[in-house]
Formats: sequence, C-alpha cells, structure tokens
Amino acid sequence: MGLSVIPHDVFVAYGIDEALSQSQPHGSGHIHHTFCVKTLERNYIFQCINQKIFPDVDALMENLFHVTCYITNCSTLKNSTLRFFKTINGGSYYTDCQGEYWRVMEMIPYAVTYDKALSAEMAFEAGKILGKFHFLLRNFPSKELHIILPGFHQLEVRWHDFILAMKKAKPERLREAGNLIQSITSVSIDEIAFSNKIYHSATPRRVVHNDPKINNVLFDQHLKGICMIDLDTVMPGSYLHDFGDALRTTANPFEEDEPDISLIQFDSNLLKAYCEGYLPHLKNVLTNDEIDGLPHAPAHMTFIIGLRFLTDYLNEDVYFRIDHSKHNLQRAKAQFALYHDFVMREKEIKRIIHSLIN
Ligand code: GN1
Ligand code: MG
Repeated sequence: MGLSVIPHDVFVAYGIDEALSQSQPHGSGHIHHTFCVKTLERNYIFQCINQKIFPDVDALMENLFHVTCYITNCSTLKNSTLRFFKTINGGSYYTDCQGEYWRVMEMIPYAVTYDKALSAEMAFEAGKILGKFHFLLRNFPSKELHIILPGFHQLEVRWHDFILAMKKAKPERLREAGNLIQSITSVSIDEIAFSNKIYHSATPRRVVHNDPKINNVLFDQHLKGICMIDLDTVMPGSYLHDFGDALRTTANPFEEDEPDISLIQFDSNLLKAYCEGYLPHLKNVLTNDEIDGLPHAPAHMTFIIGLRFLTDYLNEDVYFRIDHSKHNLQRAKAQFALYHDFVMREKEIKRIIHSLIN
C-alpha cells in the first residue's frame, strides 16, 4: 500500500471540500496510512485502514464508536478521547473506488505525539493518561466488544508464528538473525509461562488499549497529556500488557530501533515518573495477582514485540512498515537488548512499584 494522497471521493463521502483543504502525511505508525487535513473551519485526521491486518472493518469501527462514546459520556473533560465522524450517509467508514477503507476523526488543536518521553514530567503525564483510560473503562461491558485480533499478546501464539517463520525463512535471513535467535530461545520458556499465567489464571479480563506506547498518547503544547489515541486494539485483555508496553517505550530513552544496542538501558527516573502517573488511578482496582505481575510486565511486553519484529524479518517484512531491508532485525535487536536490561534490573522496578502501592 504505497499511498501518498487521499482520493477525491473520500472528501466527498465526508462532505469536506477538497479544494479548500490542505493535506499531508502524519505520524509514525507502522500499520495504517495517516494524513492530516486542514480546512478553514476544522482540522481532521484521515486514516486509510490496513485491511490486511484489520480485515473486519465493520467490527473494528463498531468497537471504536462504542468505546469513544462510552468515554465521552463518563468523562467531564474536553478531549477525553478521540471523536470519529460518520460519512454523510451515516457510515462509520468509507470504501473508496480502489476498495480502500477510510475513517475520519477530529484533529485536536495543538495536540502532538512524541516517539520518546523528553522528561520525567512527560512520562508522568503519559502514565496519568493510561491510568485514566483504564479507570474510565473499568466497568465497560467488555463482552460487547469484538475480539479484533485474537491472541494478540498471547506468547504461545506468537512463538508458534516465529517457529513457522524460521522454517520458511531464506537462509541469509536466518544467518543474519542466528545469534539473536539463540539468545532468546533459552528464555522463551519462562516468558511463555508468564504469558500463560496471564491468559489462563485468575488474572481478570479488563478492557485495555493493547498498544499504549508513548506515541499513542496525545500531548498539548505544554506537554500535558490529553488522551490515548490509536484505539484499534482496544479489547478485553490484561492491565499487565498495557503497563508493560507503555514502559517498553516510555522508560526507554532510545528509539524503538536504536542501532547501537550497547547503549540501550531503561531510565529508572522515567519509569518511576510513569508509575507515579499511572498507579494512583488503579491502586484500588488492581488485584494482588496483577500487582505481583507488574514488575515483570515491561520485560515481558518487550520480549513479545521483539519477537514479532524478528518474526516479520524472517517472513520478509509482510507486517510492519520498514525503512530499509534490515529494519525489522534492527528493531528486534534493540527490543531484546532492552528486554535483557528490564530482566536484569527487575528488583529495581519492583522496589519502585511497591514504594508507590504500599
Ligand atoms: C504497531 O499501529 P502502531 O504502529 O502503533 C503494532 C503494535 C506494536 C507496535 C510497535 C496492530 O503499532 O502491536 O507494539 O507497532 N500494532 C498492531 O511499534 O500490530
Ligand atoms: Mg496501533
């Protein structure tokens, strides 16, 4: 999908005058094509949905309208969530003449996303926004949500995909990834056990974001958090996945694909600030099982995402958008370096969490 412009009929479907608007590509997501469209009255985000990853667009958009309307109804704050527009025919999305699916949402004025936390204050804000999101959705009727991507964070499923990818991979890709594959195989058993505990034990099913990385938090011009964005993966799941994925990115002062892996370490000030923002909202909601799982959650989610990048490298980059042929391998190496640091310093993480919860 090499998309650089929005087709004319999309503007018509949403009743927006193309001649009086300016559009340009927007954001750094790996999945959809996103544009910012500025008009005289209002600015919009237009998104072309990746159908390979989200084939059931009706279910996806139903979830999005359901969750965003629910949040809007229970929050008194302005911009507490995204606002999607319907087409002039009342549709939740539009299919263009090429068969691509488009959705349109309001662009919140002066709101920005960042790929990294620039300060502890920003990490705190990001934590606060996820905490509020979880808190507002704590009584949402989760059975009413469609399961958009089954087993999304289930490591057994991801590991199975990885084994298949290894079997089918080109020899040079296997060779390039050889050392990394060796280094993760020995720890996979523990991670799969942790994942199974989340999926099969008493850990409650919650309504969670499933992709709460730092660049899915919207900030205002004073770097105050506004709301969570990219709600495609909101599904019943575990707080541990969200907490872990948020720290995978927010506590990491390096890029997700940092090429010099010898530098990669998480920053405990960022991690602490995130927890200070997040935990107060959930203190009385979390079960003991969930609290026990929190210190390992960042390592666990980093392992899962690293494995998905590696699998995609072996599969010749069919899932994540890449900038160069070894991009997914570079991402995987960076994620596993971060994983090892999280594991090595887990006691430090536990101390921070417990100092805030007890
Ligand atoms: C993808 O859509 P985007 O780029 O925010 C992926 C997440 C990964 C992330 C890694 C639906 O997120 O699961 O954590 O890349 N989303 C999907 O940056 O697979
Ligand atoms: Mg996403």
